[in-house]
Amino acid sequence: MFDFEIQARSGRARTATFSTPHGTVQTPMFMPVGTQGTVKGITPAELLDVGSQMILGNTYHLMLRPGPDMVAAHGGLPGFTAYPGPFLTDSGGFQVMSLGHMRKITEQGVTFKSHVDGSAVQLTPERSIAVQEALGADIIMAFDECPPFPATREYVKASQERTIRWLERCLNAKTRDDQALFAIVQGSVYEDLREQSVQETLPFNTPGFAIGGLAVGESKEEMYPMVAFTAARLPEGKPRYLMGVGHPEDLVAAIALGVDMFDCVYPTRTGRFGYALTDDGRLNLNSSGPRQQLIPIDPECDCYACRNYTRAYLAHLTRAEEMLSPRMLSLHNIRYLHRLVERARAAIASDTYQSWATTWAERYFKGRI
Ligand code: PRF
Ligand code: ZN
Repeated sequence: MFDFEIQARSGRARTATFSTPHGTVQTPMFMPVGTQGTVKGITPAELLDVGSQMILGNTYHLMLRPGPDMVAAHGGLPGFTAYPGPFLTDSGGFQVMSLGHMRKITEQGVTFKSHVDGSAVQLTPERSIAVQEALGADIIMAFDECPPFPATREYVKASQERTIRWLERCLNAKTRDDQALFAIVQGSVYEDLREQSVQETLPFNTPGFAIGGLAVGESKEEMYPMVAFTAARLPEGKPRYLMGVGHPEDLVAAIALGVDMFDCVYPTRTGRFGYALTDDGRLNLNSSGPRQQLIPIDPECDCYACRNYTRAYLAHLTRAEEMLSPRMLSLHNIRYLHRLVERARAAIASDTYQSWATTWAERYFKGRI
């Protein structure tokens, strides 16, 4: 279990299989986000149809509502959500910082005010692991702190050293052996702190490593070198997961740097706002152009929306605020990112990743439809 087998390499990019108790996945891989135990508006059958391999769930949200016991009463996330494949749960710290009110960080953990009922809640490494064991995902994440951007060197150093101590507590609290716990490297945009975080994280020898603390407001010129620096220092033979990324161009760039896993709300959120991802850039269904266009969003896409509907119809649904619009645009956008990583895997397998990526990026940035 949790075997990571590299099939092919192209430069620093690699394609591999990763086995979990709920199935074997192929990397590079994109995970849609199912924060509240649902990828907003999309059924499990539709997720399987568009090629989703693993779904992300959130400790923070599910702990507050409906509570870990209710999920456990269904046998964990697969039973609760009726999605039969592998899950990964995030540990909660990042969501507390981005959504919680009145948070206070101490050595013990994070105290915050619940966004559901206003009560005071404490989340510690031990509690995060207990909740993640009840949720039953195949991959669980260490309880970390993602510092805000920008943050001072002093703050980031103290924070990441605490994250290492929390990692040790997570590993001590863990009781199930059918879940893989991934460590998270922090360090914000400070190269020497990234180095320190990697060197202190590696000895724990976890079955996978995440790159955290990025895509939180810094520029791409700041983010990509940090991804390159961190990925190059992580073990070859284990999966590398870039948390909360992202946009199509970020996936293409980070795969070249040796990243294997991604998650982001982007495809579903931008779909709810009326945007569709294509190789020519992002199509705005609220703009006037698509209203007259009797072609699919993307003629090369095989999703339900592209097989059945014109841009004119989807633009009409979007303008009329019909709920089929956010559903179809989310479905298409998830399929777009899955097709993007499928094409990346094929390019790695034929050792043509760099030229494929360059050709893809030229069209994506020129298009701007
Ligand atoms: N830590 C955790 N989850 C995350 C992040 C992190 O640093 C990020 C940063 N982009 C997204 N999600 N635990
Ligand atoms: Zn489509």
